[in-house]
Amino acid sequence: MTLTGSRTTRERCQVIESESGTLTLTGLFTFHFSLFLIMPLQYNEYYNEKTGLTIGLNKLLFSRQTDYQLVEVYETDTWGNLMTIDGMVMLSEKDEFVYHEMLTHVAMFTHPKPKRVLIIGGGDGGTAREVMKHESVEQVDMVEIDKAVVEASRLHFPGVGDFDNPKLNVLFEDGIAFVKNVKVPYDVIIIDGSDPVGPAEGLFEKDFYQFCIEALTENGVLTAQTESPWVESYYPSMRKIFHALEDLFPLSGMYLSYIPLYPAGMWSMACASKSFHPLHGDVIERINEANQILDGLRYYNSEVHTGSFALPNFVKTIIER
Ligand code: SPD
Repeated sequence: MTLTGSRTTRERCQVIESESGTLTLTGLFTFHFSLFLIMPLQYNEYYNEKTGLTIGLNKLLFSRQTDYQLVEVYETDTWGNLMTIDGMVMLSEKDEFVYHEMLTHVAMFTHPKPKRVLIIGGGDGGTAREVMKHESVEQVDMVEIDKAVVEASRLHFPGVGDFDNPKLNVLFEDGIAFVKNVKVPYDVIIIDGSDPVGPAEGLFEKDFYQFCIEALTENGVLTAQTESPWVESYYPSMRKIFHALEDLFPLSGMYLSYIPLYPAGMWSMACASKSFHPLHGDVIERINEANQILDGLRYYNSEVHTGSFALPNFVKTIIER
């Protein structure tokens, strides 16, 4: 059986229900059967017509259609628990460290002493967890539009969020509206949103980044997730965001990481800075001296930081003007 990204919760549940029940054969025997036992369930995220990503599932753990989106959690056969939003993979227990370490530490080490950090989205708590590994941090405001994401993470991703850390302030609001009204600026802003459909669409617009630059301190640094360079339907959004950052910030660029459960595996992120260059020697020195943080990381280190900004030619072409 196959669960596709385009099915509604009800349809998915119906499919699951239809696979366990009672079968009667013309009054001779009655068999109880559960196709879960003999037929693998699969989650498919199609990113190009019939091409996509397949993940083996054991069972559905959480499903809620909220005012914003469909939030689901599955137990998978290989990747631990998996969260999807509107049929798109957000995180799995097994590979989330790549995304969260890369989205967070590139910004946090580029800034010499980040104290106030704003996360837009990030309701699963993984980005906040990484941010709070930096001792200089005094306050983290995480603005998540959908309570269900935090609830699902608290219930089914116990190792991801550090929600009870006193430095973390979780606000259930629209991140775009929040950024427009920031009174005390932040040293770092991290955009940990979903894909550019539904409530996250505005996170790829120039107006939003205009407000972000105003919401940053004079040495402020921003990172954002910016989709896969292998998925052409994302190119317009990628161009929009990188051109906006180039217009607004003195320094900006793309960097890459490898996240197996995101479409095509290669994933891009943006780094924009008001003054500090992410590849400056001081940044690399800061990373190399941060043994306490680095010891606990599984993907990010100073070589990865530097190397992640090296872009293949076809990737450069996507965002060239
Ligand atoms: N298609 C994946 C887009 C990534 C969105 N963010 C994931 C949230 C993890 N904190």
